[in-house]
Amino acid sequence: MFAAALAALIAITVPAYAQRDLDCSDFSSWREAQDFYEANGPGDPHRLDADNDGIACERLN
Ligand SMILES: [Ca+2]
Ligand SMILES: [Ca+2]
Repeated sequence: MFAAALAALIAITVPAYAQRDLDCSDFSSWREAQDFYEANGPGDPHRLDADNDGIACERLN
C-alpha cells in the first residue's frame, strides 16, 4: 500500500525526479521501478530497461 502511494506521488512529481538520473538501485522493489519507468515513458530516459523489452529492472523483485 505504501509503495502504491509512493508511486502515485512519484507520478505527480515527475519533473522534480526527472532532474536526476535514477538507476535500479534507487528502487526498493520491481513494482516501484516499473511504475516509475511507465510513468516516464515513452522511452527510457533513466535507462532502467537496458534490453528494451518493456520490463524495467528485471533483477529486482
Ligand atoms: Ca539510470
Ligand atoms: Ca528489460
